[in-house]
Amino acid sequence: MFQQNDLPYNMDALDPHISKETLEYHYGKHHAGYVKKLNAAIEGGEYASQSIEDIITNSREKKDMGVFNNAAQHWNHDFYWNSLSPDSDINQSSKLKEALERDFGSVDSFKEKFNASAAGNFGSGWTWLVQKTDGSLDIVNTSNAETTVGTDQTALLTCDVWEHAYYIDYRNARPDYLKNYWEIVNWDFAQANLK
Ligand code: MN3
Repeated sequence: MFQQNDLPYNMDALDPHISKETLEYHYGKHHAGYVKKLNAAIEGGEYASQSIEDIITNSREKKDMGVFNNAAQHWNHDFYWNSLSPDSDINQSSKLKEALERDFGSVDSFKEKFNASAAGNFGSGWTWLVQKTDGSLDIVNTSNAETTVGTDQTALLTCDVWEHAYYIDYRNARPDYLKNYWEIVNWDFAQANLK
């Protein structure tokens, strides 16, 4: 049985960029719902003894979407909570900053490209900063529950662009949510994911 990890900060820690009410719904209802449905879908079956990564990869291959969607959403949300932090400071001498400057010109230019990609991610989905097998960084969008797990891309950061991530705080204004994302992004987590 899978369980949600505790949030790595208090429910009100990201306010005013992401409110306590949003986290109560997003973590407490939406993410919790995926975990509950995942456990119900795998109980007693072939997936029950597998890791979350294996469940994602295997259910994707078998087009077992009821399992895939809930497993991927559980993993994606864990990764998203870790992508956020009330202490958002980029280490000026980090390998990550060097890599962002190498591949996007500057950190600001990376943020602009990331936000343009996220704003243009039609419907529900995720926008990711990834590292490719050649070591370079890239920005990718995925739709619905689709995830970097089981692909040749290593996720460094993600932004949830499902409406439930921002509707309470920003209504339909996804670009405002994206602008505020950079006030609470966990650069240390991204750096730690870098290979
Ligand atoms: Mn979500």
